[in-house]
Amino acid sequence: MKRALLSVSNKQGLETFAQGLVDRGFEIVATGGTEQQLVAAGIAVTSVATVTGFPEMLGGRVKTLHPRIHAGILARRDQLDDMAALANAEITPIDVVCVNLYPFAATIQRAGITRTEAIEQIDIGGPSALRAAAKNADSVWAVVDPADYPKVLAGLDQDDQAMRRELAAKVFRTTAAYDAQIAAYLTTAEFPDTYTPTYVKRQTMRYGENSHQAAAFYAEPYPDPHSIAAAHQLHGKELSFNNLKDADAALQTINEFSQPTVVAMKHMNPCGIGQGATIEAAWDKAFAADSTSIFGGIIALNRNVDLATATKMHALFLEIVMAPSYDDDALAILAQKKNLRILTIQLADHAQPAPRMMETVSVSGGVLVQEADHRVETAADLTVVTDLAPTPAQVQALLFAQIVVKHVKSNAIVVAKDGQTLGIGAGQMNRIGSAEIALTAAQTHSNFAGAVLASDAFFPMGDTVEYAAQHGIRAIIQPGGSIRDQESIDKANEYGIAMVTTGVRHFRH
Ligand code: 93A
Repeated sequence: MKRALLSVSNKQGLETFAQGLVDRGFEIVATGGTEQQLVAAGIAVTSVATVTGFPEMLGGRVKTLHPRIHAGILARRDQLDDMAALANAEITPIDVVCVNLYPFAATIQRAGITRTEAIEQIDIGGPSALRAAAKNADSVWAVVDPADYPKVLAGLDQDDQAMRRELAAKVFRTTAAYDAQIAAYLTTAEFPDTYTPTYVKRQTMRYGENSHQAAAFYAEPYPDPHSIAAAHQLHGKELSFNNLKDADAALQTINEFSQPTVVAMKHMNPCGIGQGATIEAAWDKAFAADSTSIFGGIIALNRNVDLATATKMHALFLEIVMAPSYDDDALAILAQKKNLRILTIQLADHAQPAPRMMETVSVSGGVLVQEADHRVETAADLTVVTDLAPTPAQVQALLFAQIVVKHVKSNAIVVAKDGQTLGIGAGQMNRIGSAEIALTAAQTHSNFAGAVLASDAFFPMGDTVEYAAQHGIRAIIQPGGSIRDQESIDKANEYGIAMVTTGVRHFRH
């Protein structure tokens, strides 16, 4: 009689799978909890203890770790010596190993878990049995995922060798991720000395950045609730590769603001950001900021979406709308667009310190990992470097522009006024190029007079300040720190501009 070893923590689908094995002539061997559940379902089971001649020991720490189990799995079926050794020791081969592991990652997520409790959830025997089966995949079925049970039963009928090899690879992917989670939990050294990224595959995408590029989304097993991986999709087409990147950029930007704000994102850059007394007023300003670029945009709002705001958004072609919540009638009108992706997001709690999130950027042959740029400047961080100091209203506008400029690709220049971006210059290879783009756009606005300008990095020379002054800018915020800072300060004084420095650069390459 063929033998199958069943030892599962996640007991979903267990009875049906076991019955399928029994129907195919297998004897079921199981560990304690698994056995109990099968017996309760009326399925005949041989306990592991009967096979090994040992009771489960050390409170369950040793159950399947025994030559009578492992030799039965590992014996090469085509090697006479191996098979003779089994026969001599009266060990029955095990052809199916169905194991899923102690839920370590879920355990450490629970509040108040002690180190001892966590350690007890490190599965030793389960991975060992799985790895043994996967190593011997030419003959043995290694089944780690309950979702695979129906497929495996069908594969058994066909003696499907290719499927066994696929399952073996899945086992090693699973145990590798499992060990990475344990390693991350036990690691006490501070970043950047150690970092153990662990991701699980979430979604195979239709394509990547372009239609000829294959792509998939891998997420952390328990992503931070404020992350894009934890966002919940209510409606619309599946998020694409580019959607996820843009949605993440929009989420990170909206998370900077406390008062009602709307962020419109395009191709990883904000194209319009507006703040108002209500979310509808904020939408009006974000839309008016650049009513051309918002077409096909990604919209993040930091308040409940009401009908009035939804109706205005509905009038446009948008890719994504994301907000903490929606009124029923607002959601209904947005959902009239079949493809519009509508997400709920959990916003940052500004009363709490920002969670320490890591950013990973791929380079050929590796990844770069850094802490996300959570730094936000306040009025206390500003040093007035010109003869003229900014007015309180200008300080407010400067700090708003400073938050925005952090989320714009370098070289970044943002022109803003009264909680609204008027012009955004992104991603140019020289700073004055970004200033030209931002100011050309800003000057088309009727409310431009008195606008301020933010720069993500210092001015290497005086030309950008001169250009800004000649185009109506009244106040500037920048990090400072160039060896030619004085040139920029002189230009500002010459044109009667107020300039403040922050000492903090916010590159976003
Ligand atoms: O503590 S263990 O690492 N020692 C073992 O020998 C062993 N063998 C299987 N845990 C072991 N298992 C795990 O027990 C399996 O991976 C499975 O998650 C669990 C099933 O136990 P039960 O059938 O008693 O619910």
